[in-house]
Amino acid sequence: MRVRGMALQLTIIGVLVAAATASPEFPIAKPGCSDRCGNVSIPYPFGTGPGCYRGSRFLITCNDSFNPPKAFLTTSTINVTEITLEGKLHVEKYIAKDCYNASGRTRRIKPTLKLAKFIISDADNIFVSIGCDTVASLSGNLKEAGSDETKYKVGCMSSCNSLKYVPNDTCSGIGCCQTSLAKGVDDLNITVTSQKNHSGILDFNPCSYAFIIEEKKFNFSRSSLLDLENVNKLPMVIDWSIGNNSCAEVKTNTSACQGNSTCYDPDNGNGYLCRCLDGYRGNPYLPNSCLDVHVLSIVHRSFMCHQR
Ligand SMILES: *[C@@H]1O[C@H](CO)[C@@H](O)[C@H](O)[C@H]1NC(C)=O
Ligand SMILES: *[C@@H]1O[C@H](CO)[C@@H](O)[C@H](O)[C@H]1NC(C)=O
Ligand SMILES: *[C@@H]1O[C@H](CO)[C@@H](O)[C@H](O)[C@H]1NC(C)=O
Ligand SMILES: *[C@@H]1O[C@H](CO)[C@@H](O)[C@H](O)[C@H]1NC(C)=O
Ligand SMILES: *[C@@H]1O[C@H](CO)[C@@H](O)[C@H](O)[C@H]1NC(C)=O
Ligand SMILES: *[C@@H]1O[C@H](CO)[C@@H](O)[C@H](O)[C@H]1NC(C)=O
Ligand SMILES: *[C@@H]1O[C@H](CO)[C@@H](O)[C@H](O)[C@H]1NC(C)=O
Ligand SMILES: *[C@@H]1O[C@H](CO)[C@@H](O)[C@H](O)[C@H]1NC(C)=O
Ligand SMILES: *[C@@H]1O[C@H](CO)[C@@H](O)[C@H](O)[C@H]1NC(C)=O
Ligand SMILES: *[C@@H]1O[C@H](CO)[C@@H](O)[C@H](O)[C@H]1NC(C)=O
Ligand SMILES: CC(=O)N[C@H]1CO[C@H](CO)[C@@H](O)[C@@H]1O
Repeated sequence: MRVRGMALQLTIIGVLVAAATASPEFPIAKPGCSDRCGNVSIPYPFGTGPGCYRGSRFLITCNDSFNPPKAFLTTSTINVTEITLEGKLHVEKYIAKDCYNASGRTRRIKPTLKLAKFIISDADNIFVSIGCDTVASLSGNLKEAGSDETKYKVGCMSSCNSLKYVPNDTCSGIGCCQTSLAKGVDDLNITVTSQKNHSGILDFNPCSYAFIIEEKKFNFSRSSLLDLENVNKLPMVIDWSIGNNSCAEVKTNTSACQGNSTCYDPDNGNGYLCRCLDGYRGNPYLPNSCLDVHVLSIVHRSFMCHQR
């Protein structure tokens, strides 16, 4: 009788603690590690503190001097806005600009991006240049499985002398040019220049712009020719994976993916990813995390009853 009463008491304490912290359905970080930075959830293999992430490529620097704190990829200036367990990293990245006024060039920004371990998502992003006196290029390194890196370059050029001919809502080649990305790009430089210093068009287009952007979040309108002057960063998607070797190559290694999970190869780049088996949910990169959804839903429902 006494033992039973104690067990009941412990259960209630457990439920109260879980409800008070409003934790997600399952733990996403290693025990004792922070699972968020400001507004951003940080699931393992990513982490912010020593012992909390899997190798230096998965370090997230959480800067508390912002309110809310902001997350950056490793020690770079790349803001992280979302990390998914399906191998996607949503970030914000500086755009390239070349700006003029009647006296000449006022500002030029040539961003470089060196990921080395991760790959720019070809499925989610496009390369865009905007301007009416604009020559833009992207030069990158392609990382192909089992071979050395090779260089690749793609460009866009647009010229127009009146806003009248720029379609307002489509990136048509007049004032805006877009192209898809190659697979396997891990290192790139974007440059953008003008041929005539934007003379004659300064009133509606003082700058040329070029950037990689998440296709879903890209909207072009005539006002972009002017408004992007005040935009510094735009959203982009990076593909992440574990290690350099595919599932077949790590197959002999039983610890590649955790229990109740399975290994799969990413569509882009080297390495492998893990996924909980059908009917299981959790973080497949943490031990004993992928649990039967029925078990999880019973736990979840009992929270609800106690909270009412
Ligand atoms: C949190 O992030 C989302 C999208 O990433 C954004 O819409 C929202 O405004 C952010 N909230 C705060 C408090 O920053
Ligand atoms: C946090 O951000 C501030 C302002 O941008 C910067 O001065 C500081 O060095 C950053 N701290 C870290 C640890 O990166
Ligand atoms: C990205 O980081 C910069 C500081 O480098 C900050 O000013 C800006 O608000 C951040 N953007 C987001 C979406 O967190
Ligand atoms: C152009 O910009 C520079 C500084 O960026 C400024 O000194 C100069 O006066 C500007 N010229 C005109 C004609 O506005
Ligand atoms: C553009 O401006 C630069 C100075 O910023 C000047 O040296 C150059 O001659 C100008 N070119 C044209 C075509 O006006
Ligand atoms: C980008 O530019 C830097 C120097 O500015 C150079 O070292 C690097 O090789 C370039 N990367 C690519 C992919 O062209
Ligand atoms: C262009 O489209 C934007 C919205 O996409 C709209 O706000 C703006 O009024 C339009 N401008 C013209 C000149 O049609
Ligand atoms: C991946 O390969 C590079 C060299 O190709 C090596 O330096 C690095 O240690 C490897 N990383 C892992 C996690 O095996
Ligand atoms: C097997 O996996 C463990 C843990 O991830 C790692 O330390 C070890 O190097 C791997 N061995 C091989 C042969 O890949
Ligand atoms: C696999 O899932 C079952 C049912 O949820 C659970 O009891 C078991 O501990 C899990 N195994 C591992 C290694 O996580
Ligand atoms: C690239 C671009 O012009 N993006 C804009 C899309 O629209 C939102 C708001 O409507 C702007 O904030 C972006 O800059």
